[in-house]
Amino acid sequence: MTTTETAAGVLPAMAEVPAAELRVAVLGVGMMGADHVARLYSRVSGARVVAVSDAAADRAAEVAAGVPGCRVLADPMTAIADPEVDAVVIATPGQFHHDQVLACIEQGKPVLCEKPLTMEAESSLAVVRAEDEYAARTGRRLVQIGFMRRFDPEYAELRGLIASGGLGEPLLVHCAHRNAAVPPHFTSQMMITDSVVHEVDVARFLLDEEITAVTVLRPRATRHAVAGQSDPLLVLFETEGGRMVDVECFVSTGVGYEVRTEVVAEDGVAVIGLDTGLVRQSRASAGAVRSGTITPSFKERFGRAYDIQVQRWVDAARRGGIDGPGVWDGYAAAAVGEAGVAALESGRRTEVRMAAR
Ligand code: ISE
Repeated sequence: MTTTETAAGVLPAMAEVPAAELRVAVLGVGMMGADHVARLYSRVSGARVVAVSDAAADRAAEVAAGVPGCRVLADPMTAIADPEVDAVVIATPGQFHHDQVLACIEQGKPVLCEKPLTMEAESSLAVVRAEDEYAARTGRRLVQIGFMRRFDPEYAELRGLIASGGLGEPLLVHCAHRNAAVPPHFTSQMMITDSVVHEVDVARFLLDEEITAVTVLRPRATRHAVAGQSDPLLVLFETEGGRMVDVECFVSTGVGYEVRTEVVAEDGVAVIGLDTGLVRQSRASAGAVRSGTITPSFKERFGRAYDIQVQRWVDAARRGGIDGPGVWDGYAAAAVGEAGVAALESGRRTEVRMAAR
């Protein structure tokens, strides 16, 4: 059997892409969902958005109006069950994911679910078990999780370099995750579950092993922090193989979007996310200056990654599978996130409790 190296690891090669277009329903058309609708409409081939659903009816109507032939279905469960819907993108708030993903599995429909898979490790594990049971019956996986960084060309190259042995054994990973600003409801817990969750997935993706313990430190907070928030945070992951990953999470820098990852290995160091772009040197009243532009938000920084992710998901769904992180990755992220929140609250090193696969 031939195999291919994918964002999920090594998978058996799948059959040719069938001719029929994938008819997609997008649930939740806030910032991320609306972005996926636009991407499916204008940049992704082999799929079309046939339905949208959102708790805000006017928002759903506005998004649907921009896509010929797209219906508004008020109830997301109706959209999942609709016979003219082949596959589903879930971009609703996290508390709805559990029921919606389970409904997709029940209907046998491929689904791309934005993170989190569900709100707790236990409910994520229930989804893992449900999809495992479906896969045992049909030989097909249905659920892909929207950890888009795996599709970013820089992250993919870094993983390839590590996997090739070109750097030697990785020992440490240093990560910076900085946002210019976050909304007022964004708590310190959300810095772990909404922001650092990406580094959880990146660490697992790059190092190919599980995270076993988390420590969270609260340095002096910026005066720009959302009220009551400890911003920045310093997070330390320990892995099964004794490696360590540190993450500076700083979500009110007021500057721009900076996501940097540096792998320190036995035979070298590799870094991505320098965001250098064009660097300009010019005269200024106080002397010559060197300047460039900092990417404003994750939509620009990871725009290409989102496009690649959705295209590969569509191609895989049309062949009857997934091509990217799956339910186990969603569960692992939830389990590490739970340990992270406990570590934040207790100030103590906290072990990750994960079930056996
Ligand atoms: C947001 O939800 C994301 O997923 C972004 O990638 C992340 O950088 C940001 O901190 C989160 O709030």
